[in-house]
Amino acid sequence: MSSAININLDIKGLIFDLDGVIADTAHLHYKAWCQIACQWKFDLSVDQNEKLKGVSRKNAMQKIAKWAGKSFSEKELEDFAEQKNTLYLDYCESLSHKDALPGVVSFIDECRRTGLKLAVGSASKNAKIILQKLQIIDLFQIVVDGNMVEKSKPHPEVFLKAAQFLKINPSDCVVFEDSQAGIQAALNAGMKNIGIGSSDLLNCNAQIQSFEKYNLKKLSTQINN
Ligand code: B16
Ligand code: MG
Repeated sequence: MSSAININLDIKGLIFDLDGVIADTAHLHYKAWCQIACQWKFDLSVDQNEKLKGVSRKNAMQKIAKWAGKSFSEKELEDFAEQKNTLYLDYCESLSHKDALPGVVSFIDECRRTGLKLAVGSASKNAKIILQKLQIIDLFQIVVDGNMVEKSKPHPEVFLKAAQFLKINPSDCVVFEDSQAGIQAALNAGMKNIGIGSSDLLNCNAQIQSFEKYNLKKLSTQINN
């Protein structure tokens, strides 16, 4: 039995974002968006890309067109978004188990051993494909992805659906997120949240660079303070 069972953890479920939390796919989204923007002679900056994290493909496409000063019909935007997705999926083709971010699978294993309920809550319509490539889809009771929600983060729909499926109250969940939109979505859902990565994230309960050397004991300290 895991020693973590002795930890006073006042939660029942954990919800993981995918891109930037479980897998380092954020730079692949960026690379694909840059190729679309390049067709319009527009340089998508790293700062602008930060604002696309956690945002649905459609909303991201609209934002980039606006920043580029372009005006397209709905159909044209849809076509560009599809082109971007084809590029993105090509880049994801070679993903495998080793592309899970450092420490995240060990942390998930520890959570499973303690009986915590686990979900993925991602804006990505490709979430299940990516999790299958990483060979970790079976570690989660539910994957709520971009195909299952109508409203994009910061709307709480994706996380509330995950909690509903897990049959736990939102206040008993902790969300792990790398985007400001996702942190806000967790707050809007009434959930605690831990920011992941080195971007400046506001209003999270705590932020960690990565899951390396992270465990439930550390989580309990962060959310019980
Ligand atoms: P797709 P997450 C989000 O995933 C990404 O952060 C965001 O950059 C992307 O635009 C969005 O998924 C949609 O992805 O085009 O694959 O449907 O961070 O919520 O896991
Ligand atoms: Mg993310």
